[in-house]
Amino acid sequence: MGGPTRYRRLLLAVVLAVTGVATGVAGQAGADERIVGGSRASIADHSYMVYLATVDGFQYCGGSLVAEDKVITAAHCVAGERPADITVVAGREDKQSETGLISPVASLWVHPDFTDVRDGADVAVLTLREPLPYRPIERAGADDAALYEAGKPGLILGWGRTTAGGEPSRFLLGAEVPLVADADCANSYSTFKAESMICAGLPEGGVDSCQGDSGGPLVVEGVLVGITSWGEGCALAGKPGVYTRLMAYAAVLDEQV
Ligand code: 4AZ
Repeated sequence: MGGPTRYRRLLLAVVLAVTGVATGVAGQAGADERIVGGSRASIADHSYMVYLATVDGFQYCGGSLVAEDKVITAAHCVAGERPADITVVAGREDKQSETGLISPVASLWVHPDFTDVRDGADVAVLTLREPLPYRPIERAGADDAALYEAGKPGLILGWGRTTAGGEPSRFLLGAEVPLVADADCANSYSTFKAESMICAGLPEGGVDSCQGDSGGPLVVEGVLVGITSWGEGCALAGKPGVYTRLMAYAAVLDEQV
C-alpha cells in the first residue's frame, strides 16, 4: 500500500501548490476576477445573503434577510414583477448546488417613489411565504449617520458579473470598498443624490459591484447600510458604485419589516 499512499501524497502536494499559485495570481490580478476584484465569500459567514431567481432558477439579483421572513432588495430588481415570478434562495453559496432553502414570495412592497435608479428610492421588501432559519442582518437606523463616514470600509457581496459585460459568478463573492464622500460622488455623477444614495469604491477603480449584484448588501461594521443600485460600468476609475442609503428609509422600512 506504500506505493498508492505516496502517489496520493504527491498528488495532494501538487494540487495544493497549484491552487496556492492560482489564489495568489487572482489576488494580484484583481481587475479580472470576482464580484469585480473580490474573492470567494462564505455563506456561513454571511447567512443573511440571499439571491433572487426566476421560477426556473436563474439568479438575477441579490438581497438581504432583515427578519426571518423579510428580504430587502433593490426596487429595480422587482418593480413590475408579481410575487409568483420571484423566488428567494438562501443558504446557498454555489448556485449549482442544492444546499440551502428556496422560498416563494408571498408579497412585494416597492418604495412608492421609485421610478428610476438615478432618482433614488431604490428599495423594496419581499415578504416570504415561510420564515427562513438563517440569521438576519441588522439594518441602519435613523441615528446611524456615523456608519456613513467617508473612508469607512464597506463589504459588498454577490453572484454578479466578475467583469463589465462578463459572466456572472457561480460562487458568492465579496469585496471591500471604502465609502466615498458625497461631494466626491457628486463630481463623479451629476444624478447623485446624497439624501438617498451613498457611493463606495476606490479612486483608481478595480473593485466594485456589477450587473447581477444589484439588490445585494453594502455592510459597514456588520450593519446593512446600503443596497447595490447603479453605477457607470463596473470598477472604472472615478466611477464608484452607487448604493441606496438605507438610513434614509429607516422609518418606512420600520413599517414594512
Ligand atoms: C447593475 O447593472 C449594476 N458598479 C450594479 C452595480 C453597478 C453597476 C451596474 C455598480 O446591476
